[in-house]
Amino acid sequence: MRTLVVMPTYDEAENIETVVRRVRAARPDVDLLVVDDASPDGTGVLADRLAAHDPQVHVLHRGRKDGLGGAYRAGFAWGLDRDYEVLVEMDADGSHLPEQLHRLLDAIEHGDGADLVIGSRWVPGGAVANWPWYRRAISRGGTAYARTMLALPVEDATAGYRAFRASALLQIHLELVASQGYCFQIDLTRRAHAAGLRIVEVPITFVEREHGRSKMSAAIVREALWRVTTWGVRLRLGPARRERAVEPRRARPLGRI
Ligand SMILES: Nc1nc2c(ncn2[C@@H]2O[C@H](COP(=O)(O)OP(=O)(O)OP(=O)(O)O)[C@@H](O)[C@H]2O)c(=O)[nH]1
Ligand SMILES: [Mg+2]
Repeated sequence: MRTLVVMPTYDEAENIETVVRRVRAARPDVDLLVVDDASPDGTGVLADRLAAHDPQVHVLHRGRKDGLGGAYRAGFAWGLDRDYEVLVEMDADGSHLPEQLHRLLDAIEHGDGADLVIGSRWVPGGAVANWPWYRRAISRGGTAYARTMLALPVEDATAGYRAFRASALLQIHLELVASQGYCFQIDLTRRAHAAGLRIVEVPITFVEREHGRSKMSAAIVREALWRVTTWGVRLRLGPARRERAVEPRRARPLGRI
């Protein structure tokens, strides 16, 4: 299946070349789109240089830092316009091992064929490497809260290593997703679940970044808490409101994301 890895970057100059090389080596059949938000450290320039030497590497430049959610919406729209059948989310900081990409793609291409595959840290066989106890606690606590509030049938609701069938992205009305930070991941999970899509988790090893700085912030955690709580309350207020919590009243064309 025609597959595109979408990789958002902000100040990943120390990582971008290595990770692109690893993706290309691990899965030479897969194309890659770097979505860079005018990184001050020149990540976009490095990405352009890689793209100039490899027709399977592309770069989408955005004018300013506008969050992970916005970068993925733009990258997915780019891939859907070009008829990719599978779209993958992968961080540029080395946390998502390109060498494990085949696990996600196999779950879409073989067996019963998932609509959404989540590379999960918290299923048997999954792991995190080099995380201090408080990062584990935030991740596990965040997933537990989202699972309970939104009745999600997944062990790792905030995971950012994922593969979507293009048809699944079209079904979950990506153009209406407003979440910006890592809450974007929870938002897509709840929409996929509400749409009755087949979600499969495969174990992955998440490795803490070695170079560069994390963009995780208190604002990102606050956004996730606020949105998950609001969705959870709406879910409990009854079927009519539940529909409204996930279903758009009016769809806009993807081009206007
Ligand atoms: N284009 C774009 N990319 C972003 C933005 N914020 C983060 N990223 C990228 O998204 C990916 C994940 O961001 P990280 O900073 O690693 O955040 P995280 O993985 O949630 O946090 P850590 O686990 O601490 O690394 C990385 O490839 C970042 O460069 C943004 O505003 N725009
Ligand atoms: Mg990271």
